Amino acid sequence: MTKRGAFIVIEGLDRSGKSTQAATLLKRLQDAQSPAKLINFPDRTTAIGKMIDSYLRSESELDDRAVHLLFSANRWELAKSIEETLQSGETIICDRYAFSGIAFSASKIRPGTNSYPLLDYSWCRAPDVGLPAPDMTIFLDVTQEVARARGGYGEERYEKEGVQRRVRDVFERVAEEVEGSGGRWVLVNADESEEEVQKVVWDTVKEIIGGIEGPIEKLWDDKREAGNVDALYM
Ligand code: NYM
Ligand code: MG
Repeated sequence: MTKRGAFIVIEGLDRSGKSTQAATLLKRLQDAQSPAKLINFPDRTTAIGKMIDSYLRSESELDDRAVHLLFSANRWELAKSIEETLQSGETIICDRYAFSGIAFSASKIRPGTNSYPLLDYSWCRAPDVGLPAPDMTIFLDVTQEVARARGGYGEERYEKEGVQRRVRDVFERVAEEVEGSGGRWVLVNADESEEEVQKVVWDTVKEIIGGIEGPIEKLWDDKREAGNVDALYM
């Protein structure tokens, strides 16, 4: 049986070194003659991605639910191409995915209060159910102190310490849930040097870059009981 490519997602807070690590991983795979491709979400090049980009730069305002759905739609518009790439035997390294979608939206607070969520966790998760599921998610865990020492955040929406702290909390819940549903979530200490993190990431992915034998799973696609499905169409 021919193997398909592995779907590897890299997640983390802003300033965790995700994009650098993803690019290095791509280069190492290519150097090892292993076909691989790097993608990232949000993909700002599509029509939907351009709306997201404008929102993130605060050039436009959007309802919190509307923008959440745009982030998800941006993944759905690429879902087919992700599947085709994996089936063709190419590995995908993906810089952010649905987990960022939940973490950033579900950590939003109600205006004028100190408490969250503004959007319910399960509501945030729902639009991404059924997307191609990663074979492995590497979470680059950076502390606030190290993020600050790396020169702090940029100018985009969400790039603030308070926001990042809440996002980190939601990511913990996401991690538990991914593991609970049989997914692989690997926590990597991203406070370490770039080289050290590279080493850990490489050791972690080594086993799956040769390809995967099983089918591409669907994200959080809890099988309904047959009875429920019947009831649905009665
Ligand atoms: N982000 C990213 C979301 O709020 N929801 C999502 O679904 C995704 C994929 O976009 N601060 C946020 C997280 C980031 C911002 O991403 C831009 P990046 O990788 O920092 O360019
Ligand atoms: Mg960023």
